[in-house]
Amino acid sequence: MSLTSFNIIESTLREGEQFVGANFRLEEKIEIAQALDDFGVEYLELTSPAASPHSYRDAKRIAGLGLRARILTHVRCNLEDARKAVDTGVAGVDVLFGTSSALRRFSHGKSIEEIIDTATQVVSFIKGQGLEVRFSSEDSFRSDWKDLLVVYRAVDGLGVDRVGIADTVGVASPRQVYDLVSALRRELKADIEFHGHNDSGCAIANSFCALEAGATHIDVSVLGIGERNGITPLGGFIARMYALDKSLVKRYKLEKLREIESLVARLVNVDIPFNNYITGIAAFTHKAGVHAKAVLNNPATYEILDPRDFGLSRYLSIAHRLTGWNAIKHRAEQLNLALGEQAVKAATLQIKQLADERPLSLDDVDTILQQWMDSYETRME
Ligand code: HCA
Ligand code: CU
Repeated sequence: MSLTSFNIIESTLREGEQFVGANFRLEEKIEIAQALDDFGVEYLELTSPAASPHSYRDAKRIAGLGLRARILTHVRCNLEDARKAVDTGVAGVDVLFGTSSALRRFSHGKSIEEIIDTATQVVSFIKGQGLEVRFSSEDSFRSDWKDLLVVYRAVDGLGVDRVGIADTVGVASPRQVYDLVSALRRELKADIEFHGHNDSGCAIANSFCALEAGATHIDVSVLGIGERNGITPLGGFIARMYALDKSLVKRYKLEKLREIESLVARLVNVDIPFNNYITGIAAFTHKAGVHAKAVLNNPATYEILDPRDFGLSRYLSIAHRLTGWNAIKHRAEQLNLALGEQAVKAATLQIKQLADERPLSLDDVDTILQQWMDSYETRME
């Protein structure tokens, strides 16, 4: 059952390097690799050593770090690139070929027979070197299913470890992913990897559906960085699996997620989005009075993720017109102000009225509560 035994292929150092703001130096790559290894991802995928001299040097260096995660590199499906990949000392090689008619016509110009021929040489070479090998078809969802099946059956017959399907342009819907992976699962012995771009916001859902249909490996990157608006984000994928059953992600050091995202965000010069899964500033912020009251009684009412599992805490926003007296009462208690229910309700009304006039801060709330306490005490005297 692959939903319960999936592998993460962390591709910040490959797909992520294709993000417009990314240009990692060796020390930075090592820092990212070590952080992700410590987090517990099963695989790290590195940029093709054929891309540039430093890409070759860096892949070799990272492959030699002795990390627990298996190190992969990613190359085009040709012998020259495959040789370079093997030379770096990685544990496995992900090879990629375009099978869509557009790629066949406008990119490499090869027929399906030629693709199978080349794939056979490359896959056999890598396997012969004793390395793990994956064969993937670029733009799988705009490829003809018949073509895909012919190619995948051929590489499956060669004993490839994994076949990959790539939603290169983010066009696939969850149901399409489910259907294609199910069809491959019925036909093939190899493990199945899914790589999904997020152009239409389906990357996480598509990855999840791939697992439901029998995929075994999911590609992610930190914050989802990659070509265009990127791929399945590590944090969002973790949130999805946690939401299904938190024991599925207990093998990862979840409390490190924020640190890893901050590291990568800094290196590629972006902010962590306010609505980011788990770590966005609003991810555990509750605002409306009804929400705040229920969360105070039992956080699970409005939280499917427990912030403490990620080393985070929740925040109740109370200084606004949607606030409620239960949340204000809680604030009074935090301030050790022994106000009765009547006073708290009156203070809440005052806060709402003031919030209609201007934006409020928590200080404003505290001041109003203190004033009520003072007048209370004056009346008692
Ligand atoms: C790219 C290639 C790729 C490869 C995915 C894979 C894609 O566009 O640079 O190897 O499975 O999205 O097709 O990232
Ligand atoms: Cu991609």
